[in-house]
Amino acid sequence: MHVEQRRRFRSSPLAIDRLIGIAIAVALLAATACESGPRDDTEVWRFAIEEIEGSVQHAYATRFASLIEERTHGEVSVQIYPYGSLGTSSQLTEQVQNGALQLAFASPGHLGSVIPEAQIFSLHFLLSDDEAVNRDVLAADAAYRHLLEEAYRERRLELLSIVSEGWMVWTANRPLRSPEDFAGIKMRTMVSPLLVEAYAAYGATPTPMPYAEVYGALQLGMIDAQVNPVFAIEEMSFYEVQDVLTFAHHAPFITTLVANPAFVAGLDEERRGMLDGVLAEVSAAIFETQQRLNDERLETILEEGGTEVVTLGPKEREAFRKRGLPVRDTYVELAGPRGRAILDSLLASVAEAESSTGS
Ligand code: 6CS
Repeated sequence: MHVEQRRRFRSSPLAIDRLIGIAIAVALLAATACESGPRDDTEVWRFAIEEIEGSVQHAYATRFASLIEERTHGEVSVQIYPYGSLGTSSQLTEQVQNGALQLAFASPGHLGSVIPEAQIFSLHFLLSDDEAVNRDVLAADAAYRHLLEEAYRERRLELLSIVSEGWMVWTANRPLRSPEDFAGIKMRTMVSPLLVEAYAAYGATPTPMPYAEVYGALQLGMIDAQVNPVFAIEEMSFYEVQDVLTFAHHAPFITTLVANPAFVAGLDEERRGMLDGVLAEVSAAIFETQQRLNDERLETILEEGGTEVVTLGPKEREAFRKRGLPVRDTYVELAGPRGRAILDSLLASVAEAESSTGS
């Protein structure tokens, strides 16, 4: 299945058209599956992920499904839809909003036009360069979290969890050691407007596009570079058409788990408590899973040969950090006063967590 999915994504830069085309058929199949499930009274929770099988989101969803099924003694069955089954990330978000899906991952990198405030996670050099600090900050019951929950709810999405999938890494056919190295680079980004600003600030030509189109676009030279965590660079085969991985530790890849608000509101107290317990457990465990997957996949890439790895030092990172500072003002312009409050709260949470761990 894993290999077949890779082939599907490699085969055509226009794969997304096919994805859209089959979306309705699959949705109908899902409805049929509900009717013909193992037990007539089994409740089905449809959970779509933005990544293929074997990914971090897939690890999260499978663990989530097995705990929910175990703790409801089979009364609930969680049906997982890997990327490619139901459409692009933006389409999955719409399907949660309209109730066709109960749950989905909605990465802020694709959410910017829907929830401008969520683009906080598209800013560079905002979180710590210590991954453990970021894990604690993302799990904390901080003001920024409540403000984000409010912003999501206003757009008909319940924010359930904020998850780091590991450091974003730049891939290109040359090292990207300074903002000057981005000159003339057509950089694929996810579709949030702030990401365009972030890479334009380095002098690149940002090119937003859905995930499924990236491999083909790299292969055909429509783009020169892209950015993703290592596990994704491996499983989507991007490293096969790129020569260099540059680690700037500019930002982790953050995703959010969202639910349909009516679905959550319809859970009784016991089920809601059970769901919260499962979310806390899976969200805590995914940190080590993403580290393991990212480490193992880097090994795989290096074993295959032909890929150079460049890790930026403090001075090189500082040049990027400075160049990106004005993008924080753009975030506030796009996200308004609530965005300003989210930015201030997140910065304070990071500073507090860093000082308590001595990072
Ligand atoms: O680059 C993207 O579009 C995607 N990257 C990851 C690692 N997950 C989902 C997202 O859509």
